[in-house]
Amino acid sequence: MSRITCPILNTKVTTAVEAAQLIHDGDNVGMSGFTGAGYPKALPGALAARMTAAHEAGDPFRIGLWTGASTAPDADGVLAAAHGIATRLPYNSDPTLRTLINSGEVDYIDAHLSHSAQHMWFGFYGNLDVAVVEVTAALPEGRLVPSSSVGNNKTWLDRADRIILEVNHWQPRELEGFHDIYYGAALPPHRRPIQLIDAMQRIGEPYLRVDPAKVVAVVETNHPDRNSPFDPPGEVSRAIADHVLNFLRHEVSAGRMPPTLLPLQSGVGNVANAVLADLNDSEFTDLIAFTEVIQDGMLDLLDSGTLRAASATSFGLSDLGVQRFMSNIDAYKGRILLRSEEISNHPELVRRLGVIAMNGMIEADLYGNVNSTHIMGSAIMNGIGGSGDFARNAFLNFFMSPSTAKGGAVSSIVPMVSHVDHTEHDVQVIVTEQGLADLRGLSPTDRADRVIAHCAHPSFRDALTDYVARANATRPTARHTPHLLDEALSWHQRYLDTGQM
Ligand code: 0RQ
Repeated sequence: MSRITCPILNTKVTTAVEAAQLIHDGDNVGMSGFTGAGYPKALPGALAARMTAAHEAGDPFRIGLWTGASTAPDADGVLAAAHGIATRLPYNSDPTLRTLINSGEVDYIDAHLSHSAQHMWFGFYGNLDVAVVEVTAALPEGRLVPSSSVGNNKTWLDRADRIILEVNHWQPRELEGFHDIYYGAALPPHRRPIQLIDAMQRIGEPYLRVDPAKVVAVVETNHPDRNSPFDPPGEVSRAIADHVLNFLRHEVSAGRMPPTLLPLQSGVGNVANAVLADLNDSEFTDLIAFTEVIQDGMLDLLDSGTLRAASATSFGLSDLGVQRFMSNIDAYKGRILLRSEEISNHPELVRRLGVIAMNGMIEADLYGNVNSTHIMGSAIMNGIGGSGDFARNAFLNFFMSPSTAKGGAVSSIVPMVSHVDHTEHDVQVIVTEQGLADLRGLSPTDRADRVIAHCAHPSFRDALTDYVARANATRPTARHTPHLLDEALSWHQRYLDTGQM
């Protein structure tokens, strides 16, 4: 059955090669895609081929690439390999593109995900020339059934001068009804409160809107999302997860949160999945998620009833997770809601709903500052993503990491982080496999004692304790947050000694 029942859009069906002709050097292009789900599958490859041909002919061809978050090797990866990206925002995890960002070839604007749409409306990023958005189906009157992520698609469709749609037959047609697209946003000073009182409340409509007159091409595809493999949690991840769960129990018994907890946000990756797996084996039940990504662990929780329902902006499933979701899709309808990332990550909603935020980190310092993005202060790993949207506004936030990296050569607990994403004023609980440091209400020096005792690996504890003691002794009139600046920075030399940078 046709996925394109809009008569106007039907007349615009063409090939990816033809559609790629409509994108030019210097264009800003807003693509769909979030954690490997819902990105355009055909256009990026065709565009990359054009870019390579242009470069071989001595002509420039580079675009500004904006998305929801990360995409996949056949989107970010091919465009990076074709040296066709001049600027990129708001998030990247593609290794080829990461290398080009770190070599200085690509300008990367690492932005809070909740900011990316509104900064575009505010005019901070310039004009959006083209939107390339994957959808599941194109219905009459410009209604589009979104696909497996929503991300910034609403904004790209609203604001782009011209639009290329990809209708992906691989996406289940039954996705219709899984989305809630909010169209009530206005610019300051005319903004109104967003009337979302419950995490699963619908405040919008199930479709993206498009002006068919702006659509310059429609390309049909039949190609799977990039489904990240899912490893069963290892010993370290499980230990981190155990600490988090025990702490949640402690908070419930102290009367600071209800037995059904508060809405959960979980980052991606193995530690986050381990926390979800631990929750599944726990006494907790009837929970709610207000998060970014539905990963395999969330499906387990939904299947077992531990999780009642989940609001997010994207799927981020393994192959097996996709099969499970597709074979039981009707049972998930009404229990999974995909929203625009400006809503899934909205700071005011996160604060009002009282979200529990759980995210990974690269390193934390003794005083609670957290680095989520940079190695040695200079080389970016991925980006801040949604971690700041959630952590800064959460009821309770956790930052989690193994206590060491690089085979134990490097401590994830350092005197001073080499880059700051989350400040000591925002960070509440730091967790490693060694233990958990609850920093709420503590002075900087008490925080340092607790982080060393509970989170640092035993092989680094003495050095960190000695650092604080000497910093304290050095300047008796500056003991609020004691530091030895030269030493704090040279601590990171340990990473250089591994020879990996
Ligand atoms: O490098 O791959 O070269 O070996 O950093 O580390 O242990 O695989 O950690 O996959 O859990 O990611 C913070 C990056 C953790 C992630 C981060 C090196 C380590 C390895 C990755 P190699 P791991 P994870 C929701 C929320 C920001 C965005 C976010 C992240 C690599 O959680 O991107 O939270 N967060 N979004 O070797 C030197 C250290 C190190 C270190 C790790 N202390 N020193 N190198 N590494 N610690 C999702 C979205 O927003 C979309």
